Amino acid sequence: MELTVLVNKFNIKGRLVSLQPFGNGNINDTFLAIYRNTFTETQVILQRVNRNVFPDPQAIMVNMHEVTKHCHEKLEADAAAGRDDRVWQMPRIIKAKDSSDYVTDENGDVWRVITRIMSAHAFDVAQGPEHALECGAALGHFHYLISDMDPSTIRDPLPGFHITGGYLDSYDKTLETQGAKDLLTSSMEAKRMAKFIEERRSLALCLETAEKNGELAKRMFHGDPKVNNIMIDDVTGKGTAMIDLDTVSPGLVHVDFGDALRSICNPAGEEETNLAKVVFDEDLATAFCKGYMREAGSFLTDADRAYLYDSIRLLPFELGLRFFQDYLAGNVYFKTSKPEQNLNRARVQFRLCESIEARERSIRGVLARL
Ligand code: GN1
Ligand code: MG
Repeated sequence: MELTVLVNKFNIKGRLVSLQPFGNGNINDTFLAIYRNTFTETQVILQRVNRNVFPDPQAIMVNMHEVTKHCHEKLEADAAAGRDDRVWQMPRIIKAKDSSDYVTDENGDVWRVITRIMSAHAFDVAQGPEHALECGAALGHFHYLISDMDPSTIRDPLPGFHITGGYLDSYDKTLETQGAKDLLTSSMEAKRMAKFIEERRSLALCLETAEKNGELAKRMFHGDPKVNNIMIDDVTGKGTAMIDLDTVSPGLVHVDFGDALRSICNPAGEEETNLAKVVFDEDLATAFCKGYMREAGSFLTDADRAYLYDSIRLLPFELGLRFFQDYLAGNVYFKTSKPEQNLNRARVQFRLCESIEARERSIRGVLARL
C-alpha cells in the first residue's frame, strides 16, 4: 500500500500536503505527515511498528491505549487543579477512520498515527546542564504519571527486554555461529569487545539479583528514556513530554535511570567514532539527578538509592552487549546504514562504561548528596 493511501486511512482533518521520514529511531519507521485546510495545519506522526523487534505489535497498541488513557486523565486533573509549573504533554493516538487504534497493511505490518508535540524538540545529545536537568524532570514526572497504573493492564511488549542475563545468554548462543566466529577472527576491535564482556560477566546480574532477593521491586518504567525521546519546549526550554511509549511496562526504575544517564551524560553521542571524545560527564549527571529527584525523589527508598550507581554502570554495558551481539548476528535488530555501525556503537557504550568505572567514587559522591 502506498504510504499516502495508508496515512489517509486515519481520521485527520484537511488534505495531506507533506509526508517525510522523521527522527532518528533505531527500531520503528517514522514519518511526519502535514495536513492543511483553509484555516489551519495539523502535523502528525505516522509509524510502522517493527515486527522484527516487537513480536506482538497489536499488544504494543493495546499498551499505548492504556498508558495514554491513564496519563491523559491524570495530566488533565493536575492541570485543572493548578498543580503543575508547566503544561506537561503526552502524544495521543489518532484513530483510523474505522475507529481502531491502528491499521494493518497487506504485509501484516501495524501502522499507527499519533499527535506530534508541537513547538518542542528532542536532541540527540545533551545541550548542557539546563537541558540535562529538564530531561531529569521529564523522566521523574513521567515516573510519577505511570506510578499508579495497574500493571495487569499491560501486556509484555518485548519479552526479555532489559534482562541483562538474557542478553548474555543470547550473546553466548551467537558466539557459537560461524558468522560470529568469522567476524571475531577478522577484527581486533571485535576481539577487544569480547574481552571487555568476559571481564564484566559478574556485573551483568546486579539488578536482577537485587530484585530476586527482594531488595528492589518492579514498578512501571518507560524502558527507553534516551535523550532523543525527551521533548523540550522550544519556548520555555523546559521538559514537556516523554515520547516513544512502546516499552512502558512493569520493570525496575533503575533501568530508566541508568539508561537516561548513559545517554545524557555522553555528549559525544551514540555514533561517535573517536573514542577519545566519549567521556561520562558528571556535571550533566548532577544536573539530570537534580531534575529527576525534584519530580520523583520521594518514590525512592534507601534500597533504591543503594543501587543507583550500579544502574549507571550497568546500562551502557547492557546496551554495548546488545549492539555487539547484533553486530555478530548480522545486524538484525537495530537499524544500520553501515555493516560496522553496531560494532562502533558497542565500542562507544563500553568506553562510556569504563569512564563510569574510573569515576566511581565521584559519581557515588554525587548520588549520596541527592
Ligand atoms: C532503541 O527506538 P529507539 O531508537 O528509541 C532501543 C533502546 C536502545 C536505543 C539505543 C525497543 O531505541 O533499548 O537503548 O535504541 N529500543 C528497543 O539507541 O530495543
Ligand atoms: Mg524506541
